[in-house]
Amino acid sequence: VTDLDADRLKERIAAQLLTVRDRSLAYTSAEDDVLLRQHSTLMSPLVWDLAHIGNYEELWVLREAGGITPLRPEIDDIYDAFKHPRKDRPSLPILGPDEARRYIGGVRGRTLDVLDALDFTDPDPLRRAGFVFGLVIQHEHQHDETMLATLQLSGRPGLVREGDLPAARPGRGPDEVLVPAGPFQMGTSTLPWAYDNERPAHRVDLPAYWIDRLPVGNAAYIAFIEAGGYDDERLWDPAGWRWRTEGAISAPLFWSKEGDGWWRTRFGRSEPVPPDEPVQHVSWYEADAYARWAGKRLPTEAEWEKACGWDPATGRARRYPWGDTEPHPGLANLGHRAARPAPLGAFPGGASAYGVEQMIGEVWEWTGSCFTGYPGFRSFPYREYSEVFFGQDYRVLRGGSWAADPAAVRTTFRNWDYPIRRQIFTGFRCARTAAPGEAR
Ligand code: AVJ
Ligand code: FE
Repeated sequence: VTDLDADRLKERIAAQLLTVRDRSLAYTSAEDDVLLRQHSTLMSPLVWDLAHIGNYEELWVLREAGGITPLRPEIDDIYDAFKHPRKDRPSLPILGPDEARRYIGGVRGRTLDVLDALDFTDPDPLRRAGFVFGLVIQHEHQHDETMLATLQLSGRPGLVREGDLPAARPGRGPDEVLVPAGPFQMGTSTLPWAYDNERPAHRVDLPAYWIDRLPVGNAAYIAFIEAGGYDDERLWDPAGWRWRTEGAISAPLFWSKEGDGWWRTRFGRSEPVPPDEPVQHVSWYEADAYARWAGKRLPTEAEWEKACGWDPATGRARRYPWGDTEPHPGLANLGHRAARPAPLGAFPGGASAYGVEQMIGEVWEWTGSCFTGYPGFRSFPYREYSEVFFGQDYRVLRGGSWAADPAAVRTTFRNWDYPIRRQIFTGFRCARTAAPGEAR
């Protein structure tokens, strides 16, 4: 890394820090009461997320990477996500909005000093290639997305952005794409800001399968509802059937039937469900039941990643479906440019090597897989980021939603949640194993 490269990298990191902070402050610009209230027991008060972002930055950038004496060690406990489940956070002595903003601003000033002094070739794995800055930038964006989900649950208006989205082009390709049998590289050992759970790169050999070219859209999902999908026990995982019965679940979250049409609320607005948009706010159980109804199944995580990132012509893994160039508005719907998924087929230029579209942006896509460590997994920099969630409890989500930032999406990025969750911006696409005769 030459001095010039180092300066450019630092400028880029500083710009990303600024972008994400603007975003956090925009989502917490409401009146104190809105920030202090718990809008749903599934979520933290918004002001908890805000100070937690700063506390995390203090822990990792200032104390661990920068060797700086703790600024406010007495609040560490309050912002430790593992000590206090979300539902209990309103009863904590959390910082008020002004104090939280002052605290995170004070941390940020020192973060920029640590950045200034950074040597990208430092052998310390936290400092090397600026990993710790990637850690806090992605962490803050993930909490921003969580805050957006909280704001959606609150019904508060003002977050709908009328960013330009390209038009729907649903019919311009086949419904399903065949991914021939063969090995691919899953995960990464080289992307400098990848999380521990994306490492190491390893070879996975898959039989041939078909995967939907596009996410499942609202019109198709409505067909499932109207065909009685929610009332047909045979379509449901037993735990999902219990969930749907106990909760009287009969449509995606935020949907309602008015007369003979479906409506939804989106950031305080009521509007007809657009038929050509990917369905969102469905749980894993709903996605799983739909897939069975359609005669398919959810893709495994490996199937999802191969269809997204593998380039069979070069035998290399791509960083994004379309290649290694950074996301831009013509390729994917990211970064809350509009407050919704783009219509089906909107980004033909963002297709993967296999021709699968809209894998990055739009909605987090449920996969059939539980969240586990790859062969050779090593926890870094702390067990509570990934490792403690490994097992049968969580399902993997891939791709990133319209609310995800380009800094926190790539073909290898893994997200996870409980199979009953649907307040996050979740959808799915289906897959099926190819019959022997189909796999040319
Ligand atoms: C990866 C989105 C499941 O929000 O629980 C935030 C990210 N980790 N703070 C979460 C995370 C620590 C995590 N998810
Ligand atoms: Fe966190």
